[in-house]
Amino acid sequence: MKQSFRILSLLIVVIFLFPGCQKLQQDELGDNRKSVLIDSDMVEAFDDGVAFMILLGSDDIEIEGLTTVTGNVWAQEALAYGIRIGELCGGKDLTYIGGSQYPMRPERLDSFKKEVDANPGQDASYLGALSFPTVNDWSPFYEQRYGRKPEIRPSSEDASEYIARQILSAPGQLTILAIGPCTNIAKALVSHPEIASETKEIIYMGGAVWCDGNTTPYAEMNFLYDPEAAAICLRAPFPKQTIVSLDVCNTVKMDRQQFMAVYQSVHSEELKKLFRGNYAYQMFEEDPSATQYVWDLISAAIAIDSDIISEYKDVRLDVDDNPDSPTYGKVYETQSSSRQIVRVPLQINQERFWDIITSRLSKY
Ligand SMILES: [Ca+2]
Repeated sequence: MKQSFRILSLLIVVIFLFPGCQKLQQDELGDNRKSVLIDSDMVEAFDDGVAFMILLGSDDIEIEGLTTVTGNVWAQEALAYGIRIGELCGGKDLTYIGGSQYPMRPERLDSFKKEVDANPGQDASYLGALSFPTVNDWSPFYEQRYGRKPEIRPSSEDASEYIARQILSAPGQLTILAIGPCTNIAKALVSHPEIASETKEIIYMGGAVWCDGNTTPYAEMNFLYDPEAAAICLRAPFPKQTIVSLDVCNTVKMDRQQFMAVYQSVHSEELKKLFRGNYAYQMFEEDPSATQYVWDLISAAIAIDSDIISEYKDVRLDVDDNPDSPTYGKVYETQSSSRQIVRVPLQINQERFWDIITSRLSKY
């Protein structure tokens, strides 16, 4: 007993005198969890919402926080969905922040609508948040949608300041999962350019490098929504960048059987209710032969296990950020050495991918 007490006292003195030992102790305990900060235009279920659920259900992922951005839905609406999912999936202690309501150039949304209208035949007239009434405050939206009071209160910190602070508080440790327009992250880079090199890696869902866009013939929705932000991010010297572009997203089409396997892997009736309220469930009810892309799920699965990427190219990329250009918002390959090398997955192991989704969801 006395001997144990002496050893313990010695250990406390050593840790006190050499703070670096605390980190060593942590590493020796085998804490290999990956720290991930999610920045998302959170759709309630497919696809951001399910991406958030599987990350929350991954024992080897430590989610630092969720910041939201306008894209598919309004940033404050995204915050309400994220908070509800956090409540249902064990994420009550995370930081939640409603981020940028508008792109880097506020007038961008006017031209976005014109570009989509001028390109019928792509994903029709899909305008994301612009298709729906503006949501300026998450709280009344949450109470109306869910008929209850929220258990989580979001932080009032500015989303881009929070992103920068988190990166700088753990240099080289944080993975950013950017599954919406890049506005919050680009703002963080403008205010704190030093954060790029201090980030472990960034994984985006965005862009269409060697294939057609889905919103205009050239551009994909996330990057087209805020091309200036996408350009700022892709040009920043992150040690590792991966874009989950339409080039790989187009290779994974979820059919009704796969969707039902995902839906049935969830036990929680409250979560099942979110799935049933989502467009994907309704689409498969109406048309059993339909298929659905799962963009953000691929990005989240790569954050969990990058070994699911079975084919990729590492190339220098840039984004056309000239508002007067006919290919505004397009991401393209360049030989310019001033641009960063980015990993573009082309194929994933789909069996392992679906297993990641269903195994995580089966915990709920
Ligand atoms: Ca998204």
